[in-house]
Parts: sequence; C-alpha cells; structure tokens
Amino acid sequence: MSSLRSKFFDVYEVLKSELLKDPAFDFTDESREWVERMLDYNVPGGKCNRGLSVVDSYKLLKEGNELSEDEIFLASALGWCIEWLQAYFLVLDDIMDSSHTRRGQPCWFRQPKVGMIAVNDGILLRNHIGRVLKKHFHDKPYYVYLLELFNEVEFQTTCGQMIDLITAHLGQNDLSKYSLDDHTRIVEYKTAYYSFYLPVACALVMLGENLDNHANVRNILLEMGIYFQVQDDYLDCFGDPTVIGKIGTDIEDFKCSWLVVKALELSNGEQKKLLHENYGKVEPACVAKVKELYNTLNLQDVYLEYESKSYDKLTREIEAHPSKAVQAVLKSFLAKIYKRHK
Ligand code: GPP
Ligand code: MG
Ligand code: MG
Ligand code: MG
Repeated sequence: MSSLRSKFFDVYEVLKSELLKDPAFDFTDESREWVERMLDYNVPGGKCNRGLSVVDSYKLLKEGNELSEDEIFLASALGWCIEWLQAYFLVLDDIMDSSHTRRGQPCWFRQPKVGMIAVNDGILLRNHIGRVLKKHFHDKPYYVYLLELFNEVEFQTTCGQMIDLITAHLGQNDLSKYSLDDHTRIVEYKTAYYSFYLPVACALVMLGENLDNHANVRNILLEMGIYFQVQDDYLDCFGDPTVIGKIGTDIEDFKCSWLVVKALELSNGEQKKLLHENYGKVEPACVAKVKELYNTLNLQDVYLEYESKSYDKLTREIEAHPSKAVQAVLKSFLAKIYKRHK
C-alpha cells in the first residue's frame, strides 16, 4: 500500500504540471506562478483520505489482482479530482464560514494579496477537474458517467451548503427550531456525497459498474458520511486546533451543529435560555458560556455513546453485504475515521 501511496503523490505533480502548461498562462509568468502557489497551498496539504480511497477501493474491488501502472495512474488521477473538488469547496467554505485557519495555516482568502481573488481561485479549481477528466478519460467508455457523477455530487454538495447557510437564519429567529432531522439533511448533502459516496463511486465507474445497481453501498456510505460530519461538529468545539488544523467557528456562526441540537434536547428551561442568549455571538465570553454548558450537559459522553453505536450499526450493515470485496472497501473506509481526532 505504501508504494501506492507514494505513486498517488507523484500523480499530483504530473497533473499540476499539465494544468500549468495551459496556454491561458502563456501571457504572463505571474499567472502561472499564482496558479502553482494556489494549488500547492490548497490541494495536497490534507489527509487525502478521499483521494487515496479511490485507489484503495479500486484495488480491493479487483480482489487481489495486481494493478497495472496505467490503472494506478488513472485511479490516482480520479482521486486527485476529488481532492481538487475538496480544495474548491474548502476555499469557498472558509469565506462563507469566516474561518481563520485550515490545515494548520491561514485560510487561503486570509493570505495577503489574496482576499476575494480566492472566489475566482475556487472556480478555477473546479474547472481544473473537467480538464483532468478530459485529458485522461476522454477515450474511456465510462467518460460520460464520470462527468455526470462529478456534476451530480457537486450539485448535492452545493445544495447542502445552501441549507447549512440558510438554516442559520432559522436558528437566529428561534434556536429551538433546530432538530436532528435538519442536521441530518444538511450533513448528508454537504458532506456525505462528496466525501464518502464519490470515492467509491469513482472506483466502481472505473470498473465499468452501473451505479444504479449499488444503492445499498451508497446508503451505507451516506450513513458513514453523516457520522463523519458529526465528528467534524464535535471536533469544531472539543478538538485540538493544533491537531485538526482549524479553529472552530460553529458557535459564532449560529450553525445547526450536532452539538447544539443535542444541547437543546438535553437542556432544562434555564439552560435553554442561556443557549438562546449566547449562541451565534462572536464575543469570546458568549462562546465560552456555550462551551461551559456543553460540558455541564456532558456532551462529550453523549458523543462517545453516539460514536460507538454508529460504529456497531455500520459494522452490522457492512457485514450484511453479499460481496466480501465490497465489505472490505467499506470497512477500510470506516477504519480510517473511527475515533478520529483530526
Ligand atoms: C463541511 O462543512 C462542508 C463543506 C466543506 C462543503 C462546502 C461546500 C461548498 C459548496 C462550498 P464545515 O463548514 O463544517 O467544514 P469545516 O469544519 O472543515 O469548515
Ligand atoms: Mg467551514
Ligand atoms: Mg461550512
Ligand atoms: Mg465543521
């Protein structure tokens, strides 16, 4: 696996240099240098779980057959398309969430001389995906299915992001309106499709599979994605910023986070009043009061229980799948995120 990993990272350099050769950047060295710096800053610095999962899943689905160099390259290139998609979402999400840091460095839009140019950089990152797919997959019989898949998943994520953002308005009107159903709908769309379904769907498409025949796999991956975003919401408040690489902003941003939904469920009248008065405010004293209430309500224990229950349920569902190869794909994905701290 480790050589697959190092080959995966080599493919980043190949794709980057192809994209930088675009005639659009022939006019000025500054433009090419800008794009290179923007890519290096935003694309490869994360855990690359999504991208690597395309290669891992493809290999597991091939059930022990050695992968050719060509297959490794193509699966890696698809994995990088997901990492490009993720970079595009994160650059824009950090602006929308007024975040400060990402992957242990300032958010791209907070870099001197970047600012709102980051919006255009986000669009450029998205456009790069189509160019990579065209260059490396144009002659494949499954090319059109890949395009449809990336388009559909981008649409789902954008809808999830919209609901995430406008639900904050609902909470501003009346915080007690936040429910677990709202939360689940938001996170299925904004996170689960692109982070969990997409990598496995890419591997299946490359193998010539019809995705309509894999609804069961999709549903398990979506459930895993919901669990992953609950972890993200938890780490936003209780994670160590030096480990997760970002400073949480969910309380300040009035987000319909899993933690506030649980807090509302467990609060008495007085505690609800405290939440109503302090949630969604940027003042550090208000944020501290919300965090103090989360501690009083023992949300850390509530989360630990949720985590082990979700793990057991997902494991049972995975083990009920008829294919051992598919089980291996899903289990390897679950193992990557179970009890994560970053
Ligand atoms: C994660 O939400 C969801 C995304 C990054 C998708 C963004 C989609 C767009 C169309 C821009 P989050 O805000 O909780 O993530 P993080 O905690 O990493 O900021
Ligand atoms: Mg965010
Ligand atoms: Mg967000
Ligand atoms: Mg978050």
